[in-house]
Amino acid sequence: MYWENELETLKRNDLEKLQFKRLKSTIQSAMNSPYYGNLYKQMGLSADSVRSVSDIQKLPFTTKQNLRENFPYGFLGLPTKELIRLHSTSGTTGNPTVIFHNRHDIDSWANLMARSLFCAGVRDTDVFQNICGYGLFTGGLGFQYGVERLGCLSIPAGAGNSPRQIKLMQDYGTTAIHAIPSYLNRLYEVFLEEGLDPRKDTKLHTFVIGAEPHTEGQRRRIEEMYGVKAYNSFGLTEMNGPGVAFECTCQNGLHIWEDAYLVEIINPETLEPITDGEVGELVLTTLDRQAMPLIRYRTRDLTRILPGTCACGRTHVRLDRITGRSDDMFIVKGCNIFPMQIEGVLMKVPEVGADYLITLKTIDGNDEMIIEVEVKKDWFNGDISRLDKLTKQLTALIRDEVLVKPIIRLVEPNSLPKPEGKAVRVKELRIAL
Ligand code: ADP
Ligand code: K
Ligand code: ZN
Repeated sequence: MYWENELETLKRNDLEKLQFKRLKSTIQSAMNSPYYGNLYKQMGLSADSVRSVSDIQKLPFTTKQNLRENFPYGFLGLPTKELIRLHSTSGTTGNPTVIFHNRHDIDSWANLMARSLFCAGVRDTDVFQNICGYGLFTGGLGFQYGVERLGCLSIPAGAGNSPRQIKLMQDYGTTAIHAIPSYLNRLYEVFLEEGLDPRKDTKLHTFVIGAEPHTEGQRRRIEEMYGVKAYNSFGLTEMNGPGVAFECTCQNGLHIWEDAYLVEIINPETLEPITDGEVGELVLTTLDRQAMPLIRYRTRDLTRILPGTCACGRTHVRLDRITGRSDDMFIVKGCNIFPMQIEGVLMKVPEVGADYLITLKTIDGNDEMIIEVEVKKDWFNGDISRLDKLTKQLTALIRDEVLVKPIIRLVEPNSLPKPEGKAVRVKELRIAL
């Protein structure tokens, strides 16, 4: 039933006891790092400051800014001799975010990944193709180690080159895949171009999709295109990478592994805890990391804890689908808008194709939101009135959702730019006044 029967179904109070024990040792090892060591000493804090899990609220938050300012070694509590790997984000703006791991950390992460995959129904009988960049990016090696731990036949395919991806699937009878959702839309186009139907011409049945925000509608479309079940996978480099929270086969939210991560949801403005299941910023503390523990890390990701228990029997709480980061939000004409609100509307309209792009632009001194929307293949038959009707329909639907009237531009299938990595949903071209 489970990868780790006991740990995954621990009674809540036993889980809390385990968290408490691990929180104390996490604080102890964090204090070996220059950053936490100095900060906590200054504030008079130590492992003895917490007498229960909820006492974590006495400790200060850690931010991406803190990580950047103490780049590269300020959060490190162990000598280099003990370390066996580092991963980092691209760092296009300022210092990259780098996380160091010792042997224990890599082992623990591989186990969490295997647990996550098992939870989504992947088994050692599967042939698993990891369509994802290897190297410093965590999705490559993170999945690789998990898939091997689970015992699948792994195909470390890497990213890109769709015809080769399809060939691999056909040569080796791939049954399970990990990829980012926006790429799966592109890959489908290549299947069609080659005269293939993934539902008939492959053995695919399980997809693991994540690393970027996507809506329920997007998931359903991917499931239909490929004839598979697709499960949501969430993680971030600061918390190892993938394997933080994962959907089980019930597909009703992502179990977050609470023996390894202490979960808080806070109001990002007041920084007060949110306890009633409302949406707020996810704050995480590592509970099983030795080289570089992070305490109360502000992920900037927005989500909520789902009420109730899951039919699968796992006791670890479930996060709602992550709607994006607080910094994904943009403001047009005084309205706060998240790209996923727009995607949510678009994906429900059958005529809409795979991709869209939001451009914010100053036109005649006004902020405008232009949304380019790909239509489905073969939908446009030369009848201009169809374009007009769909444009009006989308304009109204989006205005109702976000309270700003967009400028809708219908474009041909596959005509919007496709970035190499994660999808770019918003282009900011407004002139600052
Ligand atoms: P980068 O900061 O370069 O994107 P990461 O790979 O660490 O580096 O990205 C982690 C972020 O990706 C998360 O904080 C979250 O915003 C987003 N993310 C990851 N998985 C999901 C998911 N399943 N749903 C929505 N967003 C996700
Ligand atoms: K196997
Ligand atoms: Zn479940």
